[in-house]
Amino acid sequence: MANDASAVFDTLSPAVSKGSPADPFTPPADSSLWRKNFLLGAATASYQIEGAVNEDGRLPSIWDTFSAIPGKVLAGDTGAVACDHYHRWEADVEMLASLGLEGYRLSIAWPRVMDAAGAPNRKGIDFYKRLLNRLKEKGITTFVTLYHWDLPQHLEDRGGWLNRDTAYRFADYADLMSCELAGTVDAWATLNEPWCSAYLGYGNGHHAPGLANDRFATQAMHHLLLAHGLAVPVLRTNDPASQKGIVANIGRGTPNSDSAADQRAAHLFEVQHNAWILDPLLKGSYPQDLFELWPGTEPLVLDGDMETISAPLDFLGINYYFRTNVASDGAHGFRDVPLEGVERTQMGWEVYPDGLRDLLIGFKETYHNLPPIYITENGMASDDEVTDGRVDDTQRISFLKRHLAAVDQAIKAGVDIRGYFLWSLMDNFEWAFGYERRFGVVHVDYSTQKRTIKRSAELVEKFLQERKAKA
Ligand code: IFM
Repeated sequence: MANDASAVFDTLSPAVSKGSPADPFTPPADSSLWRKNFLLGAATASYQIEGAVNEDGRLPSIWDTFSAIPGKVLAGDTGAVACDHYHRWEADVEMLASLGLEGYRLSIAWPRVMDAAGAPNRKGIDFYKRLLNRLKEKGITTFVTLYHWDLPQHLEDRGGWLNRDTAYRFADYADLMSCELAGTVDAWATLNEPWCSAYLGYGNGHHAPGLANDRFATQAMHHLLLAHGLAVPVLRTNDPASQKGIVANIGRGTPNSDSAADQRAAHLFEVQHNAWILDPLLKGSYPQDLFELWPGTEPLVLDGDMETISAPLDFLGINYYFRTNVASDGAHGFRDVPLEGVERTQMGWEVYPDGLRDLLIGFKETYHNLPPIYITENGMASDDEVTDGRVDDTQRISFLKRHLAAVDQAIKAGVDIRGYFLWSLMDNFEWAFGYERRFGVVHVDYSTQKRTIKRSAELVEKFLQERKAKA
């Protein structure tokens, strides 16, 4: 494809590695990112930053349980303290505002705001009220995710996402939060990355609750999507002025060779990662190829479920990180064939901005450019250290520039993309990888909780200032 986003790095990297004073981030003058209505923000999630897991009546979540099991999380880390954001939220909001970021995507911890009988926990709710009110005072656009993986443990004890009833409990939770927070939320996302909840949580057991069965994964996915579909009309009733959507992680699968078998493998990879979620939401049906990949795993679907799941959305949140190169496994599926000599992040994920552009353009064709898209997460982990009070995260600066160039290319190809959130505002608890992997544009010293603005954040701030000055 023309306009290869990686080419930006080729011209950029020598200057970056020699420490040139030239600005390695600011987008070119013709970039759509200069449009002042293109929202640029940062994202976090409750369990990854809040800590205070036993305070003010918060109940245990599946991640408290899971991370306490030896061997489940690197170095035995847990979210018990995390970035201590529950106590430091005022300073964190100041920091966000001082960086000039225009949007903030956060999530609510379900176990903090509702008890096991479904009654509100006033102290937990008040925390989010204070936080959202302050963000609004600062003029920051608020995107609130209702479920970013911290399911109350008492619901998991009754089957979690394998139990259809959890979808109805989620609608109750959405009802409570949208009644309480209406007017302070610009956009509600029901779920973050249902693929991760269903597949990593119930399909391969790498995430909480740690179950491993393909049939469980498809049933959990169905109940997650049903929960989303039940919540959307509730949110519309209680908070009509806000946007309603969902956030999906998507992955690019590329074939290892031109053989028909490898082409099919790459197609199946994208069915399993993308169409599994987007087809039911946007077409009202599951992709049949999924059940070719996993024979006999069709979920139990009741009459009317698919209509509920495919209710119209105001936006779709897209999270993108990397691509996977695949070959046929010789049977019905695919196997990873990691490419040699490619650029990778601290996670081992390949840096591949063209994948974001190509997927976005592909979705425009497949789903008729509806609904509008926000890139709700994009970023990378690196082993950042503070030296003389500074963090020079050169690879992240280049990563962000190249991915934003890919977004610009997709916009120019006609994809309706309205904004972009950096993952993440600050280093945090990276699930099964604990605190070792640093995704933030702000460094966190976990022994002191000191925040240090990384150079990437400084450059984003500089760009936003320039954009504001031109407006
Ligand atoms: O940290 C996670 C986030 O919680 C969900 N999306 C991917 C990020 C990086 O792994």
